[in-house]
Amino acid sequence: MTFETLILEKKATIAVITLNRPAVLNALSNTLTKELGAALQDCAHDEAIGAVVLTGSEKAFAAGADIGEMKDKTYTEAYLEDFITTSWEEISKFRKPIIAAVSGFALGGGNEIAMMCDFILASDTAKFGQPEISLGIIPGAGGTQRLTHAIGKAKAMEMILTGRMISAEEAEKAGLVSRVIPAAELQAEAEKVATKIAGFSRPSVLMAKEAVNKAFETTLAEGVKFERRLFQSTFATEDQKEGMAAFVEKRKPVFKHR
Ligand code: DAK
Repeated sequence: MTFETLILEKKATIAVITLNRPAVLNALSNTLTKELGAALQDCAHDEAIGAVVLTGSEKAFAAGADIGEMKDKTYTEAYLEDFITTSWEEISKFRKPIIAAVSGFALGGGNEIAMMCDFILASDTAKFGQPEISLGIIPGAGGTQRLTHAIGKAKAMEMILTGRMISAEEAEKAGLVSRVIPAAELQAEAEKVATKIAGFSRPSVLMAKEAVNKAFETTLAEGVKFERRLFQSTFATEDQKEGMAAFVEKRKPVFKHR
């Protein structure tokens, strides 16, 4: 599939989606968010793909929603078209693992998209921020919620009320990113991690993702019950038999995603 604002590459068991509007630091236009939704749909339906890496350029993962495109929008237009919300939700609804590989700026909607992914690997040049307040608006794609869950109220409130950007190092300390990697190694490392995940039993990978996400939606007791049911159901898969037989026979398992 070819797109105007991004590149979708398939590499054996993984897909790499590269946001590609370099002239505007990958500002998230309506076309880009729709194309991102379509690229993810393609990956969702492609049985060969077990995990996705979402990335941008060295200078910017994405510097936020496209301000030029948004600036004259009226409230009525924003409301009637449910302003870009539908295509943005494709990322958080995506069932396969998706890793954000962030270099340079991840601002506003850019940070929100990164946070919709399952985890963020950051280069040492990455900068994260929610600068909407300086434009006379507030975050609109989950920033006030996901950032607060990720790094706690004090830091999220400061970032959202002041627009202050944080470095990769500060983001890692705060728990926004899982790891910081030298810029030159980020893409290779993200693809290596995605390939590793794609090699595990897909039903188990999807269940593990679903169970971790449940922790954000429910009580501890309900979450633990949900996890237990999913755990028990893994014993209905061929991959559980293969994984455990391989361990006992001291060989590598061959998962069939069944
Ligand atoms: N939109 C459009 N163009 C942008 C842009 C953006 N967000 N960010 C950068 N650009 C363009 C610049 O205008 C410039 O274009 P030219 O002047 O060359 O034509 C080019 O990219 C290079 O940028 P700079 O010259 O500014 O580069 P610098 O290195 O000096 O500065 C910067 C980099 C990232 C600090 C700066 O560009 C900047 O502050 N950018 C804006 C960051 C920002 O405020 N982002 C938040 C946007 S608000 C919603 C979902 C989400 C959202 C809303 C609703 N719904 C679901 C309802 C999200 C809102 C936002 O993200």
